[in-house]
Amino acid sequence: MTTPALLPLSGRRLPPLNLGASAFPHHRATLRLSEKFILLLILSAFITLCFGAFFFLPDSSKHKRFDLGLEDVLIPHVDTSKGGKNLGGFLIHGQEHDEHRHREEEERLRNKIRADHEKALEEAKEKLKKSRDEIQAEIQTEKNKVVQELKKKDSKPLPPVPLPNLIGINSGEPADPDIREKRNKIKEMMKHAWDNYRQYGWGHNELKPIARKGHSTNIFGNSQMGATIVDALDTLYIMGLHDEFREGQEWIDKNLDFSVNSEVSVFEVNIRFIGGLLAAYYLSGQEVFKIKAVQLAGKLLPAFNTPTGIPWAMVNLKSGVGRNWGWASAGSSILAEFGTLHMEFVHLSYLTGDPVYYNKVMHIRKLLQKMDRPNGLYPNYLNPRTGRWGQHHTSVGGLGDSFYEYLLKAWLMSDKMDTEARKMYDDAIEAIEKHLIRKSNGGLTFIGEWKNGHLERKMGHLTCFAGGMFALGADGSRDDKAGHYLQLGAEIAHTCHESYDRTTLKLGPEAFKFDGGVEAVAVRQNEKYYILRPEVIETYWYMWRFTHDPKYRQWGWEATQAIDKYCRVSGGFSGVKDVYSSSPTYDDVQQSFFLAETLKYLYLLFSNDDLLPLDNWVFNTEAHPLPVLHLANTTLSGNPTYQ
Ligand code: DMJ
Repeated sequence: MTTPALLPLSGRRLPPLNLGASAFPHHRATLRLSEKFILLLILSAFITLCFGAFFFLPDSSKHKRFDLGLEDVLIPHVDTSKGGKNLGGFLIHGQEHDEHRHREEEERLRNKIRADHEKALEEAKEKLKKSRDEIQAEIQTEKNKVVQELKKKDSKPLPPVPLPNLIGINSGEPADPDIREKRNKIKEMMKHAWDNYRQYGWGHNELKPIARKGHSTNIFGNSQMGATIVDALDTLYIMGLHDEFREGQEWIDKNLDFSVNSEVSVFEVNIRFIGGLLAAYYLSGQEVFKIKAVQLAGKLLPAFNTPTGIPWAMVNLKSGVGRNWGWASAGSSILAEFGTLHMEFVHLSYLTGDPVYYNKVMHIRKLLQKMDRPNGLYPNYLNPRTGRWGQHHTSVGGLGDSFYEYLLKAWLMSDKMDTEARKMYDDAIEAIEKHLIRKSNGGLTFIGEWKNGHLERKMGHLTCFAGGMFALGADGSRDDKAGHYLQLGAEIAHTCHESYDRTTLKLGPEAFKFDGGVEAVAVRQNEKYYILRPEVIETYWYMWRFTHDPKYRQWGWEATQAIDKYCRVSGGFSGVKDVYSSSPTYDDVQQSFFLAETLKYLYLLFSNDDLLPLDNWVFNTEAHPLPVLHLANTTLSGNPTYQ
């Protein structure tokens, strides 16, 4: 009996076994039962052998599934040019030679794996000989290396851009000795605030001047980001406090780190940190401030990842997760927050050549332009998921204020090229004048708050900035109403001065009413505090620049004296809880904006106008001066008015 030859490596199938009559014709008659049995045994042994060979021989398809880069070694190839034939992926011609090569390669690989194993074992043994401390130190060194590498990458110099014309960075020293003396007093107050923060709160966000320790609020998250240092830098520079400025710069260079697991307010970080760093960069030319500003801006960008592109109020600097304030109407974002990014973001795009920042704020603008506005007014709340307004409340004070300010300043900052922003400002101001601005019985002009179709006759301290805004926007106003807006600015300044003058401490309350016989006076106990806010002094300064009416310097000096008398303590400056009380209690917080804004505006009020002239500089809402960008020749992609 012959059995068909097996070609185990060929993979050929065995011919089918025919156990019927045609398979063994000569034996048909003579086959007995025992012979049949032996034959069956032989056949079954043969089948078992075939199955064994089939299952235990190497399977090339398995090798193919793991891509170890070894395909060239383990998968047989057919070089058809040399007459080889591919039969089911196995070689017939030249097979022996390749099998040999194949075995050699396998051996080489096995040796390599063995050697690697031994090496790893040796290294592990060596490690185990070291003490725990040594191992930890090694890990730390490795970590530090990685951090250093990342830092190097982060602090790569940014592409050079032509610096805008920086005019008016000078001492602004007034000739009049009386004015000089007043200005020196304000400088001394700045030094008192800074030195105490330096001593007791260094690196913390703010200072508790009575407890003499650091202070922070949730707007800065839970980390120590030195908010006072960053916010105060440009004031120190302008006042010529150069040693203090250098101390601040050194701290920022070495310690200001934004890779922290901390949830911060996008708005506050933008106006205080990015604004502060950019202003410090433009004034001093020190590259570190620009680099830090850009790093920080990168950390804020994830806040814009919402269904509409309207940013969240808060973002975690590490994870990039954003959310809104729990108290805001229907999960809304706040107009004054997402509407107060434009100036800083345009500068960031200008300095980096990266349009991402510019595109983010222009997207917000475009979205707002498309929306219906009840009575032409912008409500304070906008839902970033649905793109719909929340409650129909409108305010030129808290929640709304700096949105209007930034429309005007976007136009000014673009060298008056951004006419779209100017139009939005003009439209908004017209609606505000129509619906929110009234005269009290006693003849005081005030700006109320619009709540669901009803005017609340109450004005906030924050709203007092609007006097300065109206004056700043007078030039270039629609229908040439410059005189009207300058007058409106003067009336608001007067009303706000009255709110100071009608208190015991000569400091303004947080909010004041014009209702039921009350004029410019706080009624509720929780609106009687003064927390070192700048808005009234800010308006005095703008009014001074545009009119040179000496009453603004006089009012500014009254406020300076009141602050020095009632808010100064040996550990710095504190807010007071009741401006109508002759024995006020302190809130024990030295706000960073006291150094950034209040003292800066006071100092400028008693300086010459050629220090930071308003034709060349635009102050952000935290009083950080940014230069006008003559963008006529610069392309910031996206807005045709800039091209
Ligand atoms: C500052 O942080 C800014 O002026 C902001 O726009 C609102 N108010 C505070 C100070 O009062």
